[in-house]
Amino acid sequence: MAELAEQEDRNGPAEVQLDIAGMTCASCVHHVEKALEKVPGVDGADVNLALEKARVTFDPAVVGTTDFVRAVSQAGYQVRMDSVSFAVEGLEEAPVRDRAERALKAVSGVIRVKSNAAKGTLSVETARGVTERGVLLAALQGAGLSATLNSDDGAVDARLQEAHQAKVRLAVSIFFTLPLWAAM
Ligand code: 9UX
Repeated sequence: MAELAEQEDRNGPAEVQLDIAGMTCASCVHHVEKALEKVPGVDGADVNLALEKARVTFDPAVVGTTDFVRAVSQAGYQVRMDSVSFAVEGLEEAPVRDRAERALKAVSGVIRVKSNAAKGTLSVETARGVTERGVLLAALQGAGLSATLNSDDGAVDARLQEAHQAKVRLAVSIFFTLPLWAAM
């Protein structure tokens, strides 16, 4: 699924579906589409307000998910993320850390990788629905590292969810205030 979501085929266009938070009206859809289409290497963006999804077609030799996350955030919206953490053997050694971080950053949908040398853990933020944990684990193992999946970390997710809900509440309250206002 993750491999299909963002193909690493360097010879043709790729497509990725992102989870977008913060869109409350039809114009938001337009803003997000424009923001994505402005990014060099993007062929097209198709945003659905109800599903809160953006489907982006792009040239994987030129751009990737990290660029889309930045563009969406600069436009005032958020790409929903997932956070996952791994325990990696030998992570207290700098060369192991470098190797692990490089291996993970090469995986489609990976936005941020943070090592905790003292704890021997790596935390990875990925665009939601784009990268499967198994693929990340395989990337670490493929780089010759011994890694295991840690328990989930939902902190990032919760933060985004909160921001989104606050914006929806604001829009709803403005909407219900309008008739009162008109009456006055
Ligand atoms: Mo979106 Mo609509 O940021 O009035 S709420 S354009």
